[in-house]
Amino acid sequence: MKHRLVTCALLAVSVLLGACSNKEAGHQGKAPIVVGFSQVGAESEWRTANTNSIKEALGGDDFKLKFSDAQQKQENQIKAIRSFIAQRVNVIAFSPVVESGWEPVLNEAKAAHIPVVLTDRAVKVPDDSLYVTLIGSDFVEEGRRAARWLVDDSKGQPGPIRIAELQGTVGSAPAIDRMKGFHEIIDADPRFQVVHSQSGDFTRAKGKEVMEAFLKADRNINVVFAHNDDMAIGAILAIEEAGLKPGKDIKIVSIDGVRGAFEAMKDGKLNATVECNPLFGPQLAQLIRDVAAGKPVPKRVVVQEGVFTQDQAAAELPKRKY
Ligand code: GZL
Repeated sequence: MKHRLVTCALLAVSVLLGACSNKEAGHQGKAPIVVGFSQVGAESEWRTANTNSIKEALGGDDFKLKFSDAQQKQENQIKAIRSFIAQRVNVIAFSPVVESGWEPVLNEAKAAHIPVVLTDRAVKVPDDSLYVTLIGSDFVEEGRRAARWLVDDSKGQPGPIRIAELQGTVGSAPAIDRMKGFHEIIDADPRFQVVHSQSGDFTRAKGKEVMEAFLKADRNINVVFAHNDDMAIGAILAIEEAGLKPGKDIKIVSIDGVRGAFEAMKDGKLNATVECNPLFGPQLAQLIRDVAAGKPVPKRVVVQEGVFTQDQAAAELPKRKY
């Protein structure tokens, strides 16, 4: 009798332990993939939408997400990646705030046999085996699209067409590549002159501050090209405070396609925005599943996006997901 009681008790305990490990194991009895993610910060509407998309996609029971906000500082990202290595996560993913300075910490991740997935922005490293894949937009094409809109909008207009450029974070892939793509197109037309160009660090506050300084020095600005909508919205405030009409006295083209840009276009204060889609969380989650399973993944996954102008804003606004 006693023997039978002990057997039943052992059986009950093993069933309990099994259930508990299955629960801990997460999805379909497999252990959750532990992901260390270092995000640039919370500097713009785009970034907030990107963070929400990633947290939602990696919030299922097949992932255990360790999320870090670097407040736009590279040293904080490096610290976070080192911490993920120390915690022996399964996969490290991050959006590099700037292109350079990553080789040492990526070599540490490689030595720890932890695969690294780049999201949103690229890194400049001599050895691209230091990361498995990059999922993000084609920023050069985004810059070309902004310039093509300007060329089209300026048809028949005599030069000079004087442009003030609000650059993104200095040294970041989107700032470098958007400028490159924009110049690839406008440099072919002598009417266009970039007369001011300075970083607004992708924020509304800094974008407003830099535009105020531009206007203080020079009221003869025809166009603003902003590397993101948040800086464009800051510039709109500066232009209004200077007694000018944004979207009319000064045409404005920017990049991201966030809700604030559609509202500004609906109000006639922004002329065009080039979409930069932040909602790639689900694609990232699948990439991480494949990487964790040792499956081959493409070295580069480009996010698809379009261009939106003032006349489309009212109809598009209700459909926007970010
Ligand atoms: C682009 C992303 C940029 C956005 C900005 O993919 O890295 O950073 O354009 C954000 O809004 O701050």
